[in-house]
Amino acid sequence: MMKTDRKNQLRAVLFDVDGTLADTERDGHRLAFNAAFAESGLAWDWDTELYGELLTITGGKERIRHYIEKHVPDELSRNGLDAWIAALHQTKTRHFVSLLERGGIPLRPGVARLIHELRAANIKIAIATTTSPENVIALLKSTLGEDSPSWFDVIGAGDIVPGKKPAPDIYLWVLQQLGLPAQHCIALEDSENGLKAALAAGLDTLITVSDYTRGQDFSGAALVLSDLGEPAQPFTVLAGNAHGRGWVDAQMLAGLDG
Ligand code: XBP
Ligand code: MG
Repeated sequence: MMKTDRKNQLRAVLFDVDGTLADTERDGHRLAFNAAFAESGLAWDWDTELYGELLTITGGKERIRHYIEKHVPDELSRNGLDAWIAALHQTKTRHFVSLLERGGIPLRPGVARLIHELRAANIKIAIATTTSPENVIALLKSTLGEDSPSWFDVIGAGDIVPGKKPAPDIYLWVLQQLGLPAQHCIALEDSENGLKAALAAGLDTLITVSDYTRGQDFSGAALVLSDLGEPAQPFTVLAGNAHGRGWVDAQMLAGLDG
């Protein structure tokens, strides 16, 4: 059944960042964590498999703490552990931003097209992510241009809310800043944790899977796709009904079944 309350009244699209706007994890965040560990004299190395496991913990500082608890518990006795983790994470952010500034990570298929179309259609766009704000700004500038952060009506990122995904906090915060009810909005996500957060905030959610999230449980998603698709490179439907379409546009989002 079409959602009559959103049909033709799509007011805002809320984008997740990591895995949704760009494939940032394996060859981005992971490398930045490892560079920070090396710079800090730590013999820690997060290989691609281990990183896949650690990704279930959202938030870089939370991920480092989880790694310590599970793999190097002796480090728990460090004086001022929280501050030490925060400083290590700052170093990681510096490495990640520098990678982005070198043009190291492109947007996923269809992302730039959809953002331009939504702006042209006067539909608000917003960011709802657990990653640090510096990372979001650097990714947007390096891919969409210097002024692109200003295209977004709200950028919700990092520690601005107490609970990271799968808690709904960041989505609720963004909706409140937008001044819009969830039923006039759609969330775009790539992970189970992100889906849970968006659904718990009352948002219908479209999933584009990423390498690390392909096998996750996306029950409750409006649609699960390989990517947003382009006219010359249509998406593959993994779950749900795309009504024969090959790429995601504003009209399709407005008519998505909840
Ligand atoms: C992204 C995250 C982030 C990034 C790393 O999750 O969990 O922690 O992996 O960024 P989502 P920081 O896509 O669900 O928002 O190190 O800046 O936290
Ligand atoms: Mg994500």
